[in-house]
Amino acid sequence: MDIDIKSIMDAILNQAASLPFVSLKSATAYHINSSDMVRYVNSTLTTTPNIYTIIGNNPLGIMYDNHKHHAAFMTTVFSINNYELLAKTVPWVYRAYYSHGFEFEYFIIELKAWMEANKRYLEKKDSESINVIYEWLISRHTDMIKIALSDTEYLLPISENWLELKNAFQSALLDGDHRKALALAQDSIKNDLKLQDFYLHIVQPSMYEIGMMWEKAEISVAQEHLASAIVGRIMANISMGKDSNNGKNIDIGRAIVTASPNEFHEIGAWMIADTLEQEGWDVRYLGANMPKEDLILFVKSFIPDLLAISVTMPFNITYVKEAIAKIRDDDELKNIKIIVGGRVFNETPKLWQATGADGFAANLEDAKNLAKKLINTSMQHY
Ligand code: B12
Repeated sequence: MDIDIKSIMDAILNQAASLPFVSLKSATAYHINSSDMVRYVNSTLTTTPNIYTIIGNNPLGIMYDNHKHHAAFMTTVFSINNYELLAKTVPWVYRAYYSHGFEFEYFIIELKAWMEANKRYLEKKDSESINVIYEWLISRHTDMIKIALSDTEYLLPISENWLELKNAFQSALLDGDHRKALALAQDSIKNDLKLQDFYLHIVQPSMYEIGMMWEKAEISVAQEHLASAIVGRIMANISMGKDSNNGKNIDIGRAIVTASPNEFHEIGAWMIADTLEQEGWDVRYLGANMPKEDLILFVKSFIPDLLAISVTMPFNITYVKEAIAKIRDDDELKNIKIIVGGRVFNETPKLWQATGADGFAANLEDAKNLAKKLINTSMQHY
């Protein structure tokens, strides 16, 4: 990151750290009224003159999706009072929408519409405290644009040893050449590359880079979907083809691995499930977008030693927090060890603590060790 941009970002993070807290009551009021407020913001923006130019001739639905995500995201920010998350996410939103044709002016119009919606739908005290945060966002508009336009990239560092294979795999994904991608995966695993290493050093950095290319509008949504679909097909092939527990007859404990409610990113969770299984855990993997109530019913029926929940999108943290609170409230379930992980926590250290989980790990290796450590500690209590 260049020095000027770093100092702008540091200043924003400093200011964010001293923004006033929003009470739980105000955060809840925002949450409860958010469907009405989304409708209000949608209709205000739709009737703004020249709206199609402002949103780069994208379909209105893309803007409406942004408003829905905005409401869920701000609910998370207010309910955990984490403005570092806000400060780090907004430049991404600016960059992603700008590179897909939206004018930066759109954000000012949108934020003002949210302020008006807060005034109309919330009690005065709630809207006043929430609008302090919106005013701050509007005041930082020019800085957010500067950060968005800088070449800040969130890519994983990758060592020379893996680079060639990673680039070949990533190109095969982007070309839609599933046979080549599968052959690269199968060959490397046959040649003694551990499944976990293939996931961590080849698949994960490829997907992060593909995400960055989508963010900068260098590839289409379809190309990104194609790459994810190939990865899913390959993972099924290479992991199901392997003996679970690497053929060892060990039994560390029972684990449920899932993506959070409303979370459509499942590749990270799936990797965690396969890695734990290879370590000797008896795993139930539930996939993407697991509804909270059904997750709890399943936890009650399986009674795992470990529950691992993956979150990528900042706006899903609230759902995880609610699910974990429900589990902690239940006498039969409260001792289950719960770990969280996923992209959103990797970028904002300590954020995971807001979920109420017992621990967080940033990648497969750390997740494996953390799971074992937590289970050993809980055994010592018996
Ligand atoms: C593929 C993809 C999708 C696919 C997912 C398909 C699938 N089957 O999973 C689809 C198309 C569904 C999708 C949807 C969206 N996506 Co998307 N997506 C991606 C992409 C390109 C790759 C994700 C991935 O597979 N990563 C690889 C895995 C292995 O990495 P990981 O999840 O971080 O997992 C590792 C660790 O974090 C950890 N870990 C993960 N889970 C857990 C759990 C536990 C318990 C532990 C201990 C550890 C752990 O271990 C893993 C291995 O080391 C990312 C780019 C990126 N940087 O990730 C964007 C990205 C995440 N998506 C993004 C966006 C914006 C979206 C959408 C909002 C787009 C839209 N407008 O609709 C929606 C959101 C839908 C939703 N409600 O969830 C943005 C998010 C930006 C932000 N700041 O929040 C990203 C970063 C793209 C970008 N660069 O802008 N997406």
